[in-house]
Amino acid sequence: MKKTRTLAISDIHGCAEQLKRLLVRCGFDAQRDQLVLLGDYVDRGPRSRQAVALVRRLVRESGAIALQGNHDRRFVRVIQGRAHPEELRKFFEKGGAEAIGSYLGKEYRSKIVPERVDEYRARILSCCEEHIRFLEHLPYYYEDDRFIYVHAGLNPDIRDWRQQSVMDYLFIREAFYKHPVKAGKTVVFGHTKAIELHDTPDVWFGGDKIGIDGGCSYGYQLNALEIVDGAVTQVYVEPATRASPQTAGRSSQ
Ligand SMILES: [Mn+2]
Repeated sequence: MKKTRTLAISDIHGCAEQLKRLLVRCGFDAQRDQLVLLGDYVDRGPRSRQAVALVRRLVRESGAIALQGNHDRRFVRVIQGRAHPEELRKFFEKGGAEAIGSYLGKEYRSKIVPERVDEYRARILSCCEEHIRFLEHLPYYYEDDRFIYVHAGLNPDIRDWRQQSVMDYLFIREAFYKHPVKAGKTVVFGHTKAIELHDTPDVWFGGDKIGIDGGCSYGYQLNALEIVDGAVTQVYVEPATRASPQTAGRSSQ
């Protein structure tokens, strides 16, 4: 059966609960919907392990497309012991400890230190090597008739964007979003938070590109872009935190 609706979601960053709720909010139906996840499943948020497990299941059982993000790549390289000192430093600077804590469990959480990374690597490889292999082999882009989906963006200086470097796919920022790409299709991307593009975490529509990273792990939101018949029809928004419980009925004292 041909899928009639596409849903694109990016930068989950350990926000596994919000992803689950967002899929319910969209009425996600694997028979009808092509889910496209734009990468960065790990780091920063509290549940990287659960996020990767859920994404793997969506790929396996629901035909979802999951792209690789720069955080996924770095996590793989750190856990496989292939990260350069500079990458290792950035990993711990940008939320890597939260990912390790999520994989190792309660007794480790909040006491992750860079000096013990080899011990963490060994433990994660022994419990969860399949997760690492899954993240390692994710593709860098997906496209349909009207849209190109990518984690960070496309380099406008490369005549055939498919020839661009892995670093462009995963890391590019201003050189992409400040310039027309002329790829003949609209580019749907994450990586750069929408709030940095237009002062709100809502989806950014910028001519030949659409930025969907709602900054969930920073306390903003997770966005789902809905596409039907080659056109954006709707955006679903899952807040990072649920509205605080009603205080009505409490004594005003
Ligand atoms: Mn990213």
